[in-house]
Amino acid sequence: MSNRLPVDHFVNDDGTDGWSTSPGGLVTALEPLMRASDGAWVGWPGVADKEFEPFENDGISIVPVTLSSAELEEYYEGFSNDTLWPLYHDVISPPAFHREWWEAYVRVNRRFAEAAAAVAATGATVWVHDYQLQLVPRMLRSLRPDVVIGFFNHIPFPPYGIYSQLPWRKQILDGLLGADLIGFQRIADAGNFTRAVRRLFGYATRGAAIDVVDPDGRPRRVIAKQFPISIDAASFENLARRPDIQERAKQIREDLGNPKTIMLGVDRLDYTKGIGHRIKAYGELLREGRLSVEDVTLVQVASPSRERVGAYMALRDEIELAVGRLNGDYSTISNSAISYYHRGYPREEMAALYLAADVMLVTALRDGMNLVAKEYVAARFDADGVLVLSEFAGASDELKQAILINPHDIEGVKNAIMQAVEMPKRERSRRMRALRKRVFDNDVATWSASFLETLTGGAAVQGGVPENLVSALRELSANETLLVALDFDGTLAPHVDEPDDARAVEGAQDAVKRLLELPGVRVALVSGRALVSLRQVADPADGVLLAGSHGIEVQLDDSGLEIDLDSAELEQLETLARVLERISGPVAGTWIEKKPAGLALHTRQATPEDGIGVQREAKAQVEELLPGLTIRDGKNVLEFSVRASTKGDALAQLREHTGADAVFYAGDDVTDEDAFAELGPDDLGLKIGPGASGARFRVRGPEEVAQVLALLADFRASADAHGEANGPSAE
Ligand code: GDG
Repeated sequence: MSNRLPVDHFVNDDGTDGWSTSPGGLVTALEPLMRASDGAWVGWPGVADKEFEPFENDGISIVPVTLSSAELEEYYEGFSNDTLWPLYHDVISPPAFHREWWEAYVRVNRRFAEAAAAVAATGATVWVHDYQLQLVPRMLRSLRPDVVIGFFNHIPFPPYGIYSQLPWRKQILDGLLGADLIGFQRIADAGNFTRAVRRLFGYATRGAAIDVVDPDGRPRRVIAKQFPISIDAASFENLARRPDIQERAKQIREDLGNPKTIMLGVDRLDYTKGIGHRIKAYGELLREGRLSVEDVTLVQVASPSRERVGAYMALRDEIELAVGRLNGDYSTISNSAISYYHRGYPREEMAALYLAADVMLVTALRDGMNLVAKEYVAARFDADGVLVLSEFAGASDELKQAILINPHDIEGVKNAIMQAVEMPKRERSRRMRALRKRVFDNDVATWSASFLETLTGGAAVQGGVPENLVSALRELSANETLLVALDFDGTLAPHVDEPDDARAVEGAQDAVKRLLELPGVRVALVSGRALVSLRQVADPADGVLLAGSHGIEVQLDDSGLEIDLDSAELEQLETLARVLERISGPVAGTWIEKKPAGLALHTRQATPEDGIGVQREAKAQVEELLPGLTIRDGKNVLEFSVRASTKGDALAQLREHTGADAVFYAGDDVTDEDAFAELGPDDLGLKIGPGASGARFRVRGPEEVAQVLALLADFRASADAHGEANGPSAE
C-alpha cells in the first residue's frame, strides 16, 4: 500500500481508461514477489473525484482508492505535505497544524485500511509505505487481526523535541505501533521513534524490540529498525551503458561548450534539498575567482513538485531569483554559470546527465535517503565522477567515500566543491569503486528481501529446502511411528479460485503415495474444507486419514460419516441462518453456503464496499445474538460454525488415534497455527509461505513441500532398510 499507485491514468482516444506503469525503484523491487504471491497494490491512482474498479496490470492486482479533491487538499497537500513533511524534516519550513486536515487524514487512512482489509487473503502480508499512511497499521490490525503488517517510513523520523510539537503525536505513534515491523532509513530515525514511544507510552524497549499492549489488553512485540532503501543498481548501469545514452552524454558536454568540469544537481524542487545553499556556495566561488565560468558550469534539474503548497511556490521564486542573479552576474555569451531546468526528464536523459557530470552535488538539509546519490554512483560504470554528499541525507551512512559536507557550512561546501573539481583521477576512481561496491551490494532487491525476511521469517521468499530442515527431517524419520499431517490447499496444492479445481502438485502426490506404503507411517489431511470436498482430493480407501471443517468431521477409516448436531447446536444453526439471510439477502454478489456444522457467508462477487459492510454487519450481529460462536475470516468469506473445533483439536485426535511418537505438520493458513501450537519438541512444524507463524521451519510453496515429503520418505525408507527405526516391519 502506498499513497500513489505505481500506475498512471490516461484517457484513450476512444474515451476509455488506460494505465501506464511508472517504473519506480519500489515497483521494480516488489514486482517479481507480488507476481509470485498473487499480490495486490492498494493506492490512489493520481486523479481526484474518480472511482475506478480494481484491475490487473502486468500480473499485479491494482486496487484504486478514491480521493475527492477536498481530501486531496486536506489529507495530501495539507496534512501530509504541509504538516508532516516539514515537521519530519527538522522544521526547515514551519509546519501548519489544522484540525480539519487531521480529520481528513484520519478519514483517508481509514479508507486505505478498509480497502486493504477487503482484498488481503487470510494471513496475508501487508506492507504499508510512508508518512501519508501512518494510521493504517493500527486500523488494519483491528479490522484484520490475522494479517502480518509491515510499515516503511521513507522520510526521516524527527527527534522528540520536534516530534512532540505535533498535536496528534500520540495518535500517530499508536497508528504505527499497529504494525509488526516498522522500518526506517537510518539507525538515528529508528532511535528517535523508539524514544518517542518510550516518552509518550512508557513501553519497555530493548534494542529494536518494543513491547506494546494492544487495545484488547494483549501484549505484542513490535520491531523498529533501519532498512536503508536503495535502487535497482544493475538496471541503472545497463541504461548508462547503452550506446545511445553514452552518445547523448557526449552531446550534452558539447552543447555546454565542453567545459573542464560539469557539476550537476538533480532534485525535486523541495526546500529540504538545499538547492539554495548549493547555488550560494557556487556563486561565492565564482565571485572570489576560485572558479570561472570558462572552466566550470552547473546544471540544475529541479523537477516540479507540490506546486499547490504555499511553501513550494515561495521556494520556486526564491531559487529562480538566485539562478537569475547568478547568471546575470557571471554568465558570458558563450558560457552560462547555471543551466536551470524546471521540468521532469525521462530516465534515459537522467542517466545521460549523470554520465556527463564530473561532480554530483547532493546538498540536502534533511533527506530520508536520497536516491539520486545512489543513481549517480550506479550510472558511473567508468568509475569516474565525484559525489559531494550532505551528512543530513540518509545515504551518507553508507556512502562514506563521497566528500561529505554540512550544507549549512557554506565555507565547507565551497572547499568540498574545490576538492571535487581538483581531485586527481586516481583518487576519483578509488572512491567511486568503493561507492559502487556499496550500492551494488545493497540494492533495492536486497532491501525489500531483508525487510520481508524480518517481517515474515523470510525463508518464504526463497525457494528450495533449507539445510537445517533437511537434518531435522532426518532426525524425525528415525522415530518408531510417525504421523504426517498435512493441510491441503496452499500446502499440497496451489491455491485456485474454484476448490474443485485444486490438485496436489505431482511431486507431492508421489511422495504421499510412498509415505503411505512405508511401515510405521500414517498420513492425514487436515483441512478447512468439508469432508465431502476433501474426499474429492484424497481417497480414504488408500489409507489417508481425513479431518475436514477444521476438525469438526474426522474420518479414521473408509466408511461414510455423518455428523450429528445436538438440539442446542441445531437451534443455533437456525438462528445463524436467519441472521445471515437477513443481512446478505438484499446485497448483490453475496451468498450463503451450508457447512457441516455451520454456514459460510461469501462476498466474493460483491463490490469491495458492500463486501466489507456485509461482513462487518454479520460479525457484529452474530457476536451479539450467538456469543462464543466460532467465526473464521477467509478471503472474501466469513465462516460461522456452531461446533467449536480447530485444526489443533483435529491433530490431537489424530495423534491419539495413530499413537504416533512424532508428528510432522505442514500448513499455510492462519488456521494451521492452532495445529502448530499442538506440536511438541520432538515434532516438526512447517509453515508454507509468508506470514507470522509458530512453525519451526518454513518453505515457499507446494513445490517445496513436495521436495520435503520426498526427503522424508527417502530418510524413512533408508532408516527402515538399516533397521534404525524399529517400526512394525522390524518386529
Ligand atoms: C523520498 C525521500 C528517499 C527526480 N527528478 C526526476 C526524476 N527524479 C527521480 C530521481 C530519484 C527520485 O526521483 C527522487 O528520489 P530521492 O530519494 O532523491 O528523493 P524524494 O523524491 O524526496 O524521495 C528520500 C526516497 O523517498 C526513497 O525512500 O530516498 O529521502 O524524500 O529516483 O531519479 N526522475 C526522472 N525525471 C526527473 O526529472 N525520470
